[in-house]
Amino acid sequence: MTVPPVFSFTNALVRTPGRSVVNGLRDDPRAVADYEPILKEHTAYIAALRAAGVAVEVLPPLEAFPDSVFVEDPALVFGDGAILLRPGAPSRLAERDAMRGELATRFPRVLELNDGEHADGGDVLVTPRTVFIGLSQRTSATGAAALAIHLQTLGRASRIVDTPPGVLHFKTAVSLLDENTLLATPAMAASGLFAGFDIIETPPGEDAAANALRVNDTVFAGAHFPRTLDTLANAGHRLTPLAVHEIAKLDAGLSCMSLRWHTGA
Ligand code: CIR
Repeated sequence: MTVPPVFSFTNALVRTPGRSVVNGLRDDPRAVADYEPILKEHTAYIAALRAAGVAVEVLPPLEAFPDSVFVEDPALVFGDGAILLRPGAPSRLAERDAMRGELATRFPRVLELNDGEHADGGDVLVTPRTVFIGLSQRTSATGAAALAIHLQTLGRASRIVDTPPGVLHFKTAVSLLDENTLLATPAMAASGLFAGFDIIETPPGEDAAANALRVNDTVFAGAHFPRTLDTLANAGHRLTPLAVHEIAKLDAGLSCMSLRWHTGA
C-alpha cells in the first residue's frame, strides 16, 4: 500500500468556540479578543478545510473551557490510532475528558498519557520520517518521553527537542510545507534541529506566520503576513490565506483549530 503524505487529510475534527473563548489564555494580558470575529475566523477555517477536500465534523462549544476551540492541544491523531494528551495548562487539562469519547468513536485504538505526563499537541510536528516533540511551558520532559513511547507503539519514530524561548508551542515557530520543506522563524531555523530539510524563513516582522498548515494541495497561511505569502507563492506553494488576527490575541494560529487525519493511514 502506498502511504499518503503526512499532510494528506481526509477528515478533520473542530469545535465551535464558545462565547467564553474571549477568556482564553494569553501571554499578553492586555490583549482583548472578541467573540464574533473569532467565530468568523473559525467559520472561514472550516470552509477552507472543506474546500481542500477534507470532511469536517464540528463539535459543540464547551463554555466551561474557554480554550477548547483549540482542539489540537488535547489529542494527537493519525488514521490508524490516536493519543489522548494531557494539556500542560491547568485550565485546559479537563478538555481531554471531552475529547476521550470523540477519539474512541473515530479511531481504531486510543492510547493515553497518564497523571503527571503533560504534552500539548501544539508541540508536536509530524514530518514524514520523524515526529518532533518540543519541550515547552506546556510539554514536560516526562510527558514528551511518554508520548514518544506511544508514538513508537503506533509505529512512528520521534525526537524530543527544545522549543526556542519566547514562543508558546513548538509549532508556533515551524510548520511543514511539503515532504522536505519547513517554514520556520529565523530562531527556529537556526536551531540546527532540521538537518536534511529545506527551510524557508519567515521574513522580518512576520515570525507569527510560521504557524502555517499544509492541507492536501494547499498551504493555509495567515492573511496578515504579506511578505510570507509572497515568499511562499514564489517558492511555488498554492496558498489559502486565512485571517488569524483575532485568535492570535489568544496566542493561537492555524494548526491549533483542528485535528486532522487520513482515514486508515
Ligand atoms: C492556550 O494558551 O492554550 C490557547 N490560548 C492557545 C492555544 C494554541 N494552540 C496551539 O497553537 N496548538
